[in-house]
Amino acid sequence: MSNSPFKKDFPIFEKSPCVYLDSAATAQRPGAVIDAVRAFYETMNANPLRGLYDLSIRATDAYEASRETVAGFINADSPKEIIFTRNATESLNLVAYSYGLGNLGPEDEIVSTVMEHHSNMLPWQMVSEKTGARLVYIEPCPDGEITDEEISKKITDRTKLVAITHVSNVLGCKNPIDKIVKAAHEKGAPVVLDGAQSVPHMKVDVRALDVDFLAFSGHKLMAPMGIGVLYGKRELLEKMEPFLTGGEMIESVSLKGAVYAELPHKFEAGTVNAAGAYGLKAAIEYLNNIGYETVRNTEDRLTEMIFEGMRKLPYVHIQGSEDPFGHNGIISFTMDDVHPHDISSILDADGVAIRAGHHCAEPLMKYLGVQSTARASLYFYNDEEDVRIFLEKLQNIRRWLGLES
Ligand code: 7TS
Repeated sequence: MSNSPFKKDFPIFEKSPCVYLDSAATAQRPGAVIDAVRAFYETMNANPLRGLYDLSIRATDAYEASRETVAGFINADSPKEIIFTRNATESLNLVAYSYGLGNLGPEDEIVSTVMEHHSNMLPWQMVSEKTGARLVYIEPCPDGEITDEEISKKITDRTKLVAITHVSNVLGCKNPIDKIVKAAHEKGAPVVLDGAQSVPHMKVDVRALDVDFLAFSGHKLMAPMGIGVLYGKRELLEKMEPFLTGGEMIESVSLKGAVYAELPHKFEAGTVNAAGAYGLKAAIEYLNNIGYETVRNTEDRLTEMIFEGMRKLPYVHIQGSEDPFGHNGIISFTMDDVHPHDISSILDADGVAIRAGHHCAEPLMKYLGVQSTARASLYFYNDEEDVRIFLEKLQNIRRWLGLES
């Protein structure tokens, strides 16, 4: 059984050891990220973008260098297209409030899918309620596949915006974004991509995908909590009204009104999370060193192992694709006669951390015909030993509950 060479980079695995299989909820942080945050506060801390003194200039430089790193990471045209937010949820709300409310009306349709996380569903329900635009949902096959027929049926002349997740946080399936973008752009509709579950695990190139907006959270890719990203095409962002107003997002203010700042600051009201952005820069640099190939190979190898182990347990049912390589490290499952919360609690007593519940995707649960699921999710720092322990403890659960002899 091999152990991950990366575990030593993560202080938590030494200080609070457990078999951590909940990286889809939040990743662990390597020492490099924790050090970067510490370095920011120890050597650069002042309110960025305001002061004209050395410390504040250093804080500003660190913050803007992070923006450049993010722009390069997702291959944006310009750092001006990178807006720092708190998380993917705020990024998606920014688009809903600033683009959605400003551009949609009663004759229009917003196309999304039933597999969305609530963070990419509720903002569009809000836009629909306020503008009268109709919400249309793409329905995937039970394994998560979105067919060409479903795309052409749902994306029509009435479509004015498409909001879709890249990778489902429950099924782990990767959606056919190239086909969705092509269909949406033929109708002149922009595409909002929720990259919360894809960006940490695979190369997401906004120009190659030609998406109009991309939202993701830093904390799922090892950055501190409280820093997120919205990418938007410059010509769209320039036409949008600010989401939040206040300090630091203006050119000038009078008692009658304000002239807003240029991109990206127009969308970053108030004191920004510069230390978080600096931590995100360190996380991206760390991830770039590891390489997505290692991430993919590790997750696929371990998912295969989990599938093999689970297939020996006839009372365990994996949701989504039967192909382990179609899961992107996310394995949701149910167990006959055992509530997912009990699965998670019993595993926790054995030092194994997995998530249980509806995973903020209640409509998908209903669509799949389940109340909730248990979910194991992987990242490159997991290893065979983690999976071995997880599978061993998993097969004890029903015995422990007196359901097996
Ligand atoms: N979109 C997707 C696809 C997600 O999986 C999540 C979080 C979000 C958006 C929201 O991210 P946030 O950082 O703004 O909260 N998903 C999960 C999860 O699956 N378990 O906990 C959080």
